[in-house]
Amino acid sequence: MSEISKPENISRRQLLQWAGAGLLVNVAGTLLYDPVGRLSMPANEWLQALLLSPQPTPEFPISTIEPEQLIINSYRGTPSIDPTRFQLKISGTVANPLSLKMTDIQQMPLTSMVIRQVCVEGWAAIVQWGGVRLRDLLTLAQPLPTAKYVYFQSADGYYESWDLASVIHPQTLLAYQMNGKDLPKENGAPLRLASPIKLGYKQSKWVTEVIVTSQLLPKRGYWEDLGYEWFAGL
Ligand SMILES: Nc1nc2c(c(=O)[nH]1)N[C@H]1C(S)=C(S)[C@@H](COP(=O)(O)O)O[C@H]1N2
Ligand SMILES: [Mo]
Repeated sequence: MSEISKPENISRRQLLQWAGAGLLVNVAGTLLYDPVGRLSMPANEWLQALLLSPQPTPEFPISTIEPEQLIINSYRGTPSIDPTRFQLKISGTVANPLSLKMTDIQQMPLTSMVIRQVCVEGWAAIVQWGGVRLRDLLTLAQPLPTAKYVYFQSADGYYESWDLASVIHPQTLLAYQMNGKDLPKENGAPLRLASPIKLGYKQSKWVTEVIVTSQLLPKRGYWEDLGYEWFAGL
């Protein structure tokens, strides 16, 4: 995993606007301490998960990517989205709900990783993904102490829910690049989930809304509601 660019283009003012007055965690995920060295906010699920800092999953060399192995798997075809009008909404149990354009998201730090995508239908492919860490987006939205789960709504009607710890894993991205190029429409443009710690059906394509919740709702995910396992860890 490598940081390809830094967020020079995001002004401090803009960040503070996004993050609101209670800014505790900066975009890089670093905790801010008060002058006596104590955390300036009571511990909560979000902070605990950040502090746990999981071991990163090993990645692959770029020479091993398998573009021809990646099978497009869409339950309902490819929705049409105008990327210039697109806005990603982040809402729910957060102090600072957001609506971000692709140009806002592309100014945030870009993370690139080469991982294996695994589908329960019996195929796998090594893919390079480039995008923004979900934890950076959540840091701007500031999950409230009761935050525990995150729902992802997609433009084709697909929906998914994840546990907060997996969402803020440093290799969980909202990707807009695939194998070094702009993410193709069929693979989820303008934004899709990509993570080495979850099965393919958790990796929502065409994500339009990120909704933080304190509870799992009766509907947990498109495939899960048809009987597939919810956690779906790799
Ligand atoms: N919105 C949406 N996301 C989705 C799907 C889908 O049908 N709709 N299929 C899932 C499944 S089962 C897999 S294996 C991966 C496939 O990603 P790919 O088409 O880029 O290979 O996307 C996942 N994300
Ligand atoms: Mo899948």
